[in-house]
Amino acid sequence: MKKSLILCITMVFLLLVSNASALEIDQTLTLNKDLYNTTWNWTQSFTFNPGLVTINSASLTILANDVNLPDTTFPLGEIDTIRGDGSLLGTLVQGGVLTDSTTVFNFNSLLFGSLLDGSMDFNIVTDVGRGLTLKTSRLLIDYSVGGETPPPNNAVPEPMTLLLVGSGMLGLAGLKRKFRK
Ligand SMILES: [Ca+2]
Ligand SMILES: [Ca+2]
Repeated sequence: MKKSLILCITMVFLLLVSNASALEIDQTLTLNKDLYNTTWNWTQSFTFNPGLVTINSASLTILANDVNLPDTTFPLGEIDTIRGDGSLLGTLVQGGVLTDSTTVFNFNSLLFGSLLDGSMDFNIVTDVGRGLTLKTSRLLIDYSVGGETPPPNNAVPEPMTLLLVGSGMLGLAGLKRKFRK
């Protein structure tokens, strides 16, 4: 009886802890790749721990150099297109000649599914007649375990849950005493 009670308390505690904590993958790859009028691929692989997860948000941040601003020859400026697992993410922010620019692609939730296998293949198609340097690629994934997304304000429901668990325990203890009598 005592052993199963302890097991029960431990399991409830683990469940509460796992549902409350949001986890994160924050992975930056250094690419330093000079590209000119071409396409190029790179892959980011990662491990969810534990395996059963819900993705809350994800983004890719690209630091690039020499993504040209519009000029007389190229009125639109340099257009470099990025894809993740075949889906279009968008184009790089233009920073000017030999200047760094940072582009953040926030993933549409439809893309979350293709992150669940623990890797994403990225692809860049660079502008015709233009070159750039891909410096770093940062993948940021915010996820939860236990198949539940934590509520926006999880400070309120937790004491209530603990109260319910606590009163359940008291009930069990009372039942135990009754049987002994
Ligand atoms: Ca994938
Ligand atoms: Ca350029």
